[in-house]
Amino acid sequence: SLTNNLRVGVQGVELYRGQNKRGVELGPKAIRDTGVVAALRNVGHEIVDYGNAPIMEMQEEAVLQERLVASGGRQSQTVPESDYNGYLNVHYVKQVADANRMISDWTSKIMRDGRVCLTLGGDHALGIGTVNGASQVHPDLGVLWIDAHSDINTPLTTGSGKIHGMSVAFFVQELQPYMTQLPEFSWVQPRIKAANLAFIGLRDVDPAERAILEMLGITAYSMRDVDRHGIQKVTEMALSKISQDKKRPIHVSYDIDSLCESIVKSTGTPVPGGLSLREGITLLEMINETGRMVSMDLVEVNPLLGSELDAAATAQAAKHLILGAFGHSRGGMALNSIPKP
Ligand code: B3U
Ligand code: MN
Ligand code: MN
Repeated sequence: SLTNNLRVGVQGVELYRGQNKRGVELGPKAIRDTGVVAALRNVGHEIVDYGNAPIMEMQEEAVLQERLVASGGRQSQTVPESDYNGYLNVHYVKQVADANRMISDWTSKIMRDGRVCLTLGGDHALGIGTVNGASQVHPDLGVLWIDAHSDINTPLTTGSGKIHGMSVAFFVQELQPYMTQLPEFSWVQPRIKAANLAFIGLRDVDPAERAILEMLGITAYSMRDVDRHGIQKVTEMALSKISQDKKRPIHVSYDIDSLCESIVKSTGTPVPGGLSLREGITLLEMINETGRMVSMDLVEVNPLLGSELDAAATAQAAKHLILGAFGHSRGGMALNSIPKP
């Protein structure tokens, strides 16, 4: 049955340097403006909104410029965003690393306050911080990554240089021997075992990413698997793969672009042929029913992309996904679940 009486902590993470489109930093506000927090209270949860982590200043370009000027590497005042010590193609390393360090602290603090942590993004690079923070509190954490993309490029395999396409690589234990260790991220503890990670919704995976998934035997259900088996079977398989004994605490990292581009247009990298909103809700309801979800990210809502109507539809989709994850019953709530005044 659905779980609807949790202590929940909400945090907004206005991260945008993990990719190259402005506007995703407005995601937390766009999602909150749907009234999702009040709706969650109506479901029965006790909620504290911790507000947005103060990460905007540390994301500014100047941080990178100072770094390169100090290293004497450049004469030009315009610094290419794609430069990391002149040889690695990783954008905004210091900005994303510093912000994530704070996000990790906020996440573990909220969870140590005894709350399920709901993180509103922001781009998906924030998953480095939330998974690090959650796995600090629950070292045996399992991770479900719901996404059109597998976000498992390393600083060496990335074509784009965008850290939101590499988040997963930072926390998978068995991948570390193959990772170029960036000093800015040396605080990250890669505690997630490859066996305790699963993907759902994939349909845009780079060849190097596929090679990594195969090398480590990571569970990955693409849209083809969803078409073959249906979302319920796929979710059951993913849940049992990452936790055979059905005891492991679960972190859900939900990228809104896992949904079909036809319904979610206000996101940085929409991909056709994705999950329907109903499939997304069903999947999250099933995770809710385990009673083991300890934290959830909802990321990549960018209200500056598409029309205003598109932005509203995307934010609404985010709201309904969150409601599913937190046990809102589409068949109506039980009378006795109405919160007391
Ligand atoms: N795999 C590509 C594309 C991508 C990943 N995540 C998103 N796009 N949103 C990359 O940039 O690493
Ligand atoms: Mn993603
Ligand atoms: Mn994605």
